[in-house]
Amino acid sequence: MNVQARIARREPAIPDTQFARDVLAGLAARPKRLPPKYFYDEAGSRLFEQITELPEYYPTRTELGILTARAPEIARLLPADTALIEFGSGSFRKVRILLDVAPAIAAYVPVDISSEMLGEETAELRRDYPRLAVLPVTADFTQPFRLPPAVARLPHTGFFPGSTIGNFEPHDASAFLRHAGRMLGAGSILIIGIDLVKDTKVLNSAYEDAAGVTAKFNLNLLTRINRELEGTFELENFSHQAFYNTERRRVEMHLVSRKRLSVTVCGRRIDFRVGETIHTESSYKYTVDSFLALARGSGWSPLAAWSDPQGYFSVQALKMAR
Ligand code: AVJ
Repeated sequence: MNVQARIARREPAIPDTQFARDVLAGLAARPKRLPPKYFYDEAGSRLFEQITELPEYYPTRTELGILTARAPEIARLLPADTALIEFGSGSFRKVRILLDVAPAIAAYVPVDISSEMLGEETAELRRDYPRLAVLPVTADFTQPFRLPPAVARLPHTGFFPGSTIGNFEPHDASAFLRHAGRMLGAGSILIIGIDLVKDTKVLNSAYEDAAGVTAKFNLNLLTRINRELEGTFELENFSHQAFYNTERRRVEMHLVSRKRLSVTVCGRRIDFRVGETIHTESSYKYTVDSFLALARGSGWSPLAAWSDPQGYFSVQALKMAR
């Protein structure tokens, strides 16, 4: 629609943000979907931290266990004076395990979409590691971004824990690994956390916790749309749903409309049928082999891999060809 027609219909212009464009496109699509990266506003980042403490949510604690046990081995793989670049740094909890044993790390570049969290965590890390150069970058790491010039001459190491790569569709996961390889450079190392395929009951309860924290995390996306995009979602009309899709090897999260209703977002009307869902997240699970096939196909070679005794999670070290 052109500008005149829009003014005539008193339809407000779409705010010029990626969030507004992505939300309107996702809610206009069939089936409806929203990108999971928008979970992480300030409230969402806090809720995710609560999820990591839940008894049912095994990934964080399992990965922390692997990193703690293997940190010295990981540290030995890193080149001297490396800049460690973390994609989606969140609470900085995992990098501290590496920093404690890896004097080779000269600079740390946390990249995160949540600027509030990034600022707070950077201040604390600088206090705790006064000799480390901490150079935060507020960015959506799924899009190209610039590394701080101060690390241009240092060898780069990538750090991508948390199985965040599971949020990408397989094709996007491969594109991300390629893009990371180009950005980190030839000969660089990537330390990446992968959540492994496992018993469906374990997966379902990790995303459908008894305390309802994951439900709050999922619904917070609607609160954010209400606040930032003049949305009119009534949260009581939507329920959280999560299940493991065996064929596609992914946990899917949805928000299900409890009744037939309409909402507006940025002045646009969106209709829901009873039981219609918004697909808000996919969390892909890999086997060690399926992940290595993806990594090899994206230019990376396996260097080392570590797992927990139950085989729930894998931390992989990859190397980019020279
Ligand atoms: C941050 C993407 C790894 O998929 O397990 C946790 C996000 N969603 N509970 C995951 C999440 C619901 C999490 N990642």
